[in-house]
Amino acid sequence: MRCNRLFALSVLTLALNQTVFAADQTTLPEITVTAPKIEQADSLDSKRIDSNDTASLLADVPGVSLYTNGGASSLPAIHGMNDDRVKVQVDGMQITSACANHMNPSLSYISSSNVSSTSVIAGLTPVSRGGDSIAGTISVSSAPPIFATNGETMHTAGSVGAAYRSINSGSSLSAAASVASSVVSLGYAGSVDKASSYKDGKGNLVRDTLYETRNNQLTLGIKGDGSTFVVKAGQQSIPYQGYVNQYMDMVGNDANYLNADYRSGYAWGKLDARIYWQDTKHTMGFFTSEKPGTMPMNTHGKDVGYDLHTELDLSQQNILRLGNEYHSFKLDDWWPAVPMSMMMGPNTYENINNGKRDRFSLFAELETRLDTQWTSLLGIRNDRVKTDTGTVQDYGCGMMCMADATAAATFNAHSRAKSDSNIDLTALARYEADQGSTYEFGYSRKTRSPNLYERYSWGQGGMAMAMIGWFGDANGYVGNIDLRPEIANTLSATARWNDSTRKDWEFAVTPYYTNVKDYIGVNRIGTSMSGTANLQFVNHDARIYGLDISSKAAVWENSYGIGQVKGVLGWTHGTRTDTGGSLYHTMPLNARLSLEQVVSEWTNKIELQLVGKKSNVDQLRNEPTTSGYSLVNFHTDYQLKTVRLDLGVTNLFNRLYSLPLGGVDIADWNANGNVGLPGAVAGAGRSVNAGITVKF
Ligand SMILES: [Cu+2]
Repeated sequence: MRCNRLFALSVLTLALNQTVFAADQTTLPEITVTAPKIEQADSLDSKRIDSNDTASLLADVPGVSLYTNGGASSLPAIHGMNDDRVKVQVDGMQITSACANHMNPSLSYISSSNVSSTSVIAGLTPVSRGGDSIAGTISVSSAPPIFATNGETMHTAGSVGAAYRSINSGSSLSAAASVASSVVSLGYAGSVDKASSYKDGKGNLVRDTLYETRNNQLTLGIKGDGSTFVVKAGQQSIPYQGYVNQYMDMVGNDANYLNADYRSGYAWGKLDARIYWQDTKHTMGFFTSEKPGTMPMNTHGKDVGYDLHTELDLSQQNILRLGNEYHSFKLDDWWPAVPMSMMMGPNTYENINNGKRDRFSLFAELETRLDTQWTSLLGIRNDRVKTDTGTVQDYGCGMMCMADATAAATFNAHSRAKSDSNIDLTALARYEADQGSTYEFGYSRKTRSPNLYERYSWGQGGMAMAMIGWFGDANGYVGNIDLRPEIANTLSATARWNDSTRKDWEFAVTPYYTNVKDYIGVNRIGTSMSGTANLQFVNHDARIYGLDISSKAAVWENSYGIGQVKGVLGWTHGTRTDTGGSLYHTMPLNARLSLEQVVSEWTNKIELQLVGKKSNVDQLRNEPTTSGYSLVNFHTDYQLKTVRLDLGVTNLFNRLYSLPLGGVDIADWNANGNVGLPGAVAGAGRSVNAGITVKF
């Protein structure tokens, strides 16, 4: 049975790594778990040309929606819960967004051209894959190293790719190369992506959506007898990225990382040990006439951590997983004085001074094959999260800074060290009734401790508050030292029906219900001079429920190739329990329907995307409603032996629409004299996208 599992796993690994190195994957002893997990196998290549935003690769995964942010930095949400509520791992690393606006979320640290596999666990997460998150887990990986096989003394592989998008004159260039013996492998992957601001369906410029990113990664792999050791080292530089829905822009994000992973199989089971380090220097300011301003803000974040996971084969029926993880995040966030400014000086504004967030985790999980039909998974996990920060100071401008000066004095006098001990539980069962139907259901309790900005942002002056917040809503935020961790209790089930060969059709439905105790939401503490809200993070309970549906069916198989229809539907409803008010940015009813044709090397796909009206909005945050819309996208690709050509048109009928999770258009609001409140951000108009990839 173990052999079968390993075989299935290696097939999956092979299928997932469709990039340059597909032919020569080494089979890593990866640790897997039973859970409703969605892996993307075949479609990553075709998605890459439509956007350079790595998060966009997940846009059609059931249960996932995206808060749009900078052009390369969307924030994924699962079942209405966004950002830090989702555990996002890049090559197994936990990278914290070191920015008060979360301009640099985890997925922005890997270019979409370098993604070789993705996996999403929405809702019920096994404790071995969760911790310090309540929504679910997203894992994105670059290609594993390749090794020479079949008596080759040396194996070399490489690829170059280019893509162009008409709507923002966007271009992506990528290159990868590797050289390997049967024991040692050395690889490089790099990319440069650049785009101007895009235009909406009416041809109007959506200001401040331009960006440029550069990513480089080196991979060293060493293969032993039943083990692999992989080190990935990388460097990112984003010289500029505009944020249409934030007051500030990114004028520099320079990051370096080192990530070492050792995996080994033994007679008793498997071991996976990882250690990683990541350092980000993030600078905000202004760089474009599309959203002018003056004010510097600097952030320095550092993540260090390790994961030790083992899998013990106790018997034919029982697998025990034990794990220990440590993650430490250090943060400094300071705003240098602006010379000659009346309000921004003479001192440096210390927003987060020597902030620390340390997490130490232990988990145990038992997977039991009860009989040929029933499998159970039981897990318990403890995360001890400690946060602290040093004393702070305001700009020191006297009377004009009085609100901040008073707040700084109060903050400095308050004890700031906090320690949370969080218990997570998961109980899942899977019943394979027959070849054609599988049922999974269960319960989970998951906990997330507040992030440093939620606990320790302290400024109470209008400008200081407006600088905090990753919601793209133009509102100001104040932290709250006494915030408690949020605890989500989720009940969910997935029923999946398919034909006995699993080739002709499949239909899956996942209802879910989550009650979040101490959900970190907001209270309104005032209104700014421009009419936006001033909000403070507080705990209040929330309730989220909804439904994901996915299906596919073969339509024909004849001289016109293979035809298949696919559909995905998502519906979520989220409210604050006490007031009944809607939770912010809940994706309205949405669906995607596609018809795909595969004729030998050709793949053609036409997709209809339907999004309902967003009328359930968070009044506290002045969230705008958005109208429903439908978009048609077209894609075709042709795969020759070593050359792949992609051509696509997104928003074929050039529809004008507002992004339901795009926040508000601050750039446009500024340009028009800040009259009234800012409106929703328009989505991109028709874009013709083309790409070519050559392997050698
Ligand atoms: Cu930032």
